[in-house]
This record gives sequence, structure tokens and C-alpha cells, in this order.
Amino acid sequence: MADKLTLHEDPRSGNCYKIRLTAALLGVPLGRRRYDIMKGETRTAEFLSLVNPNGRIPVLEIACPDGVRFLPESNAACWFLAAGSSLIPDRRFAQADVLRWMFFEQYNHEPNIAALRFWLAFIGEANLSAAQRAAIPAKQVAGEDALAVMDRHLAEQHAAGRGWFVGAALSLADVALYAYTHVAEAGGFRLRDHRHICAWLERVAATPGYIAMA
Ligand SMILES: N[C@@H](CCC(=O)N[C@@H](CS)C(=O)NCC(=O)O)C(=O)O
Repeated sequence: MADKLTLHEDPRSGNCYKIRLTAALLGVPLGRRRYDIMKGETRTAEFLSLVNPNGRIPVLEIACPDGVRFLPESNAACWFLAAGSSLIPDRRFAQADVLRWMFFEQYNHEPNIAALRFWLAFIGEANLSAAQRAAIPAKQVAGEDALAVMDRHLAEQHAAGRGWFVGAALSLADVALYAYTHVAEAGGFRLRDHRHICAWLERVAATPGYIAMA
């Protein structure tokens, strides 16, 4: 019997969307349990003890005959879903290269681009703490740097006749980076300054099985 999969999520989160997009591209059914992170629903004693001691979504719940397991961290959940599929290349270097972009996404991209989107589009600049307001300029620069790295890499791939982050096919590297890049303008970033990113966003959205975030 196949594992029963449930995503603990807030639908506004790009980290959660990555997992839904991975499942959709692979045709894997995914149940959904919703939380409102603005109301602290992932910080309750029950959530911390049962679902994720780190107090955050997404968490992929995997129910199999042996019992139920909870897998936090978006990219780990995407990897779990995509193991053995075309979203993870066969070759060892290419697999590591996919991981390289997924780590880049978590270290250089998401903490800047997703944070600014969340602060500006959901919390609102007027409601930010002094520390958050003071952190905006550095996040703008670091987020812009991440987009520039992506655009340069896609330009090199384009010159080599390839349209994706790793090799010649869509992989989890593209899925992970797509989630917050395609909504980066909500964080104040100008995507139209990055023409290779814009063309790549269109390619991802045209992939069979693609679902939109909303
Ligand atoms: N590295 C984690 C980041 C998880 C994360 O930051 N989740 C946010 C929403 S995108 C959250 O749950 N925030 C609620 C909170 O911190 O209380 C991942 O990739 O899953």
C-alpha cells in the first residue's frame, strides 16, 4: 500500500508551495492540513511536540504501515517525494549539483527574498519591528545578489543550449528556486531586470503538471 502523505502548510508560504509543486509534477496525491502562521498556529504545544519541535511549516506527514513520521524542511520533503524520479538526475555530480542549488536557495535566496516578501506583503512595513526595518537594506542587497547569481548561471546554461539549473532537464533545483523567485516582486525585487530568470520562470510554468501557488 502506498504511503499516505499530508502536507502541514500555510498556503501563502513558498516553502510549502515547493512541496505541492513537486508532488503535482510527479502526479503524487497530497493531503493538506492548513495553519495560519500569522496567528502562531505552528507554535502551540501540540504542534511542537507532535509535528515539528522547530515550530515551522512545511512538514510532510508520511503515514505507512510501520507508523507515522513527520519530515520538516521543505527541501528534505521535496527530496523524499522525488527520490527515484526524473526530478533528481541519475549521475552523482548532477545530484550533488541539484543539492548545491537547494542549499543556495536556503542560505542565499530564501532568507532574503522570502523574508522581504513576508515582511512587506503580509506583515506590512508599518508593523515591522525596529530590528526588521533595520535589516531591510541588507536583505535587499543580498536578495539582489542571489538573483544576479541565478541570472548569470541561466545565461551560461542558455549559451550551452540548456534551459535549466542543472543539466538539460527540469530538476528539484528549479522547483526549489522557482517557489520564491516567481513572487519576488512582492518583496520589492525587479524581476524584469533579469531576462534569463524571466524566460526560465515561463519555462517552469509551462511544464506538464505545473500548478500555480495560489
Ligand atoms: N528552512 C525551512 C524554513 C521554514 C520556515 O521558515 N517556515 C515559515 C513559513 S515559510 C514558518 O513556519 N514560520 C512560522 C513561524 O516561524 O512561526 C524550510 O525550508 O522548510
